[in-house]
Amino acid sequence: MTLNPSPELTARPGVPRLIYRKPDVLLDRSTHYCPGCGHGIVHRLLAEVMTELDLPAHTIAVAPVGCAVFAYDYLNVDFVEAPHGRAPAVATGIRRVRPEAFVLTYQGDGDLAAIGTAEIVHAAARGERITAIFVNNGIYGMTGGQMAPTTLLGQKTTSSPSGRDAALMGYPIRITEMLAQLPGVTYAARGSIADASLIGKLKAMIKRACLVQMEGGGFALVEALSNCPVGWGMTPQESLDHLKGPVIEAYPLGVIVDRGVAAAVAAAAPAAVESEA
Ligand SMILES: Cc1ncc(C[n+]2csc(CCOP(=O)(O)OP(=O)(O)O)c2C)c(N)n1
Ligand code: SF4
Ligand SMILES: [Mg+2]
Repeated sequence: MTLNPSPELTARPGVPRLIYRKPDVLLDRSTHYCPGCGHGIVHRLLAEVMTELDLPAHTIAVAPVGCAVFAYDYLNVDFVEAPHGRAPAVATGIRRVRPEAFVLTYQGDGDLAAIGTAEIVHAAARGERITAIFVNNGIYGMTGGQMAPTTLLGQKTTSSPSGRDAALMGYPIRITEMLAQLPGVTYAARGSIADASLIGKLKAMIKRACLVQMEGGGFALVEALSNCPVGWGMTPQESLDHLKGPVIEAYPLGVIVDRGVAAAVAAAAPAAVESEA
């Protein structure tokens, strides 16, 4: 079979060859994110995946508090803003009234793993058919760099200036592993924006989490280990090096559970009733 490539992608003498174009769903806006922040990379991956799966027109996304509160300014899909960790509860409502919609949540670690712990746990336990994107940068970035449940032991933040001490402040929570134990969770994975190769793997995880929902599976969660150069008191490069070192060591990357869509569909089906003789 002869492939017929797009004329724009075809090399012509003297004409620059287009090898990549940003998806239209990613709007032309100046970013409010700090230089080197990982949120923009996750937005871009979402835009690429949604475009590849033809989702933008069917999507209702839910934005968090935190630095990603303005996600709706960058992604050209319908959005609802759900402050204070309630994105999974709002997404549940959307799912119930709009069963045909593609429902997406986007939350940071303060929003998902601290302020809204109850909502994420129970949405996962119910096996809500939503795709949850969880950007873990180990800190409350927006509000000035306070400690989050995900902050590493020893990490200095504005509310743990001497470093996180387990005796005083408890241990970091691997919330994706916790949620993955719940049978309602069809897919749970952790990737990272730490380098180009990992960004490609993270994109594959996001795509899988979207496909799970499209194919009728249950709750699908992707944790994106990210950086907060400002909150961490590092340059962007130092923050990426830190991410690739101690952060990934504390939060191992990979698919934590993939129960398969068929199991979720079977579990959701009403029990067969034997007809009376
Ligand atoms: C119940 C409640 N407590 C505290 C706040 C203040 N607040 C707004 S955003 C935020 C931190 C968000 O951090 P995170 O979700 O990790 O997002 P990041 O900015 O790091 O991406 C906090 C504490 C709030 N809005 N509501
Ligand atoms: S404070 Fe941190 S998370 Fe927020 S935009 Fe800046 S670098 Fe990103
Ligand atoms: Mg954070």
